[in-house]
Amino acid sequence: MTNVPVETLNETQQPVPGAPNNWRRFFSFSTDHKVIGIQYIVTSFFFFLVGGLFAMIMRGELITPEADLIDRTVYNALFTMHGTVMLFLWTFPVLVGLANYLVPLMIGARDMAFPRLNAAAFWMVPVVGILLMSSFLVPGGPSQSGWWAYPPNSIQNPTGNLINGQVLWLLAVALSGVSSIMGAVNFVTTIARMRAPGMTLFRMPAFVWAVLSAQLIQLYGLPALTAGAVMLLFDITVGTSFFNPETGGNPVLYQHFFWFYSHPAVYVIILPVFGIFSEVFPTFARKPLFGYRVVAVSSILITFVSSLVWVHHMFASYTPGWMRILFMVTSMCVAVPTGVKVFAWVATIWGGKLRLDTPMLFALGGLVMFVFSGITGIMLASVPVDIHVNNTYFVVGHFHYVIYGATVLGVYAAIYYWFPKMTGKMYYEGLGKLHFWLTFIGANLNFFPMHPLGLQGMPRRVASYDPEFAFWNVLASLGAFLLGMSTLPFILNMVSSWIQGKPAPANPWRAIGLEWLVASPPPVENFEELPIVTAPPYGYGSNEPLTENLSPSNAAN
Ligand code: HEM
Ligand SMILES: [Cu+2]
Repeated sequence: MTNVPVETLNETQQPVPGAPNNWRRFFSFSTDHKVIGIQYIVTSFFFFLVGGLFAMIMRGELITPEADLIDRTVYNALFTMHGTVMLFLWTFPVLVGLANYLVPLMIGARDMAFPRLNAAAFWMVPVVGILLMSSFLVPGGPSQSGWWAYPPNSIQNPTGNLINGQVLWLLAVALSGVSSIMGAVNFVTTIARMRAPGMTLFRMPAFVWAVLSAQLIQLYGLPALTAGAVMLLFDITVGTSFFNPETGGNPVLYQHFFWFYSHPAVYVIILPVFGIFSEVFPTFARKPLFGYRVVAVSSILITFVSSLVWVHHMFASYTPGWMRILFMVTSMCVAVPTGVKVFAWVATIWGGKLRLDTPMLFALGGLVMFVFSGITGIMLASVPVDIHVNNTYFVVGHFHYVIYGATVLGVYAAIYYWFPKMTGKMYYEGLGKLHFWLTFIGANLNFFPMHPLGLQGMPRRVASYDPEFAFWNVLASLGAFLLGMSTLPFILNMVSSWIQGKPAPANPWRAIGLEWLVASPPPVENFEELPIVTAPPYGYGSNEPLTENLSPSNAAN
């Protein structure tokens, strides 16, 4: 393993004059995709802390078997808000933010196809946040029916008020759906129409393929979720009976609406993370992405296959036997294109000259946790196992490995990797590594114990439990507090390096890709002259230049 210190790299690449460095623009209605990208990332990180705070209170409650810290209704409200905030206000927006920042640069475009639509979609996110948070102020408090909002639970309205936590929740989710559909239209159009000359489909970085695939899911799936939320809203407010069993509605129908989107939604989350892995591994192993075309096409395959598996969330909801078998088989099929990617990354790293800088550590840690979640995922796709562990902590353990292990770690990898590009400053490597180890140890300590707990039968969504479950719960809570603390070096690192970090060169990692050919931070219009692309991505070790007209600033290798 060789560590090439940043100081030995070309330092002459200073931000070009005219590069935007006025912080006030981050608080304004900007149509620059780079500003909007950072607005998304910073806003969603704020909500990550809010969702994390709820998680800390829950784990504080669960450190002892008794319900002694908060009462049960508060616990119910907290897991509902935690899940909702983490998904709709952190994971989706942070990944959209990264994609917003990177996709136009990576395909050689000056901006997104519809810059105003882009800004409008972003500004809905804080509104969604305000709607959700305001539910703490209405009588009865926030929704308590979990982020699934299954009827008949969600239809109950003990306070009798028209404006209640559940109604605010549904409005927030519907608005978030509208915002994401607007974003999806924009991404798909941008990738289809705005590529630089020579940027053929098979010259697009794997990250762009991943974003395209994820956003196609948004287009076909979100209308179902949004329609389901609006129909439920009607059931509650004006007394229609789509889902209300008391008036002849069908609650299981809601589950179909919900999971038809919410299963594929996990790929909206994980595909961009796969894309991040596919960028980070080649750079830090100094090798081309193994099987690039197969990795690219497997993203699109996942988009299709994942639309055929939603009933695996409903194995225990009166699903007939033949349907269970059908959806068990389709669910397992998703493992094929996913496994192909994992093999490709391992082959990329294999025998490479690994540089273990912070982005690489996070990507490796994320990959390890993802592989673990893949194994428990196959277990859950098997009907007999699922019937046994349905609604236990096993499920909670599985999805936190995906959503914390792979996704949060992958997002951190991306933030460190592109931080020099976005801010024109280098972050502090020591703090980055400290952050990694606290996160990796904390996440495993927090989420591994949930698997034995689930197998032993501890139900999820409970504020108290049988004392026989105490041991693993104490470990999980300690892990959670470690995770909470792990964000401190991160915040410190980001804030202090942005303000006073060392100036970053255009290409600190000697990476290959159009975004590394422009200054850090990139000028307003990204490229003075649009690049003419002449080669596929990931040409590590080859002398073929990526473009005909832009000289690689310092990618001499
Ligand atoms: C410090 C990190 C975290 C801790 C300690 C934590 C802990 C918890 C706990 C205790 C629950 C309740 C389980 C139950 O009663 O069923 C939960 C549920 C959940 N968490 Fe997390 N979590 C963390 C991070 C995340 C992240 C990053 C995400 C998503 C990006 C996430 C998504 C969810 C979801 C969707 C639920 C289900 C909520 C529901 O049942 O409606 N969590 N988490
Ligand atoms: Cu699923």
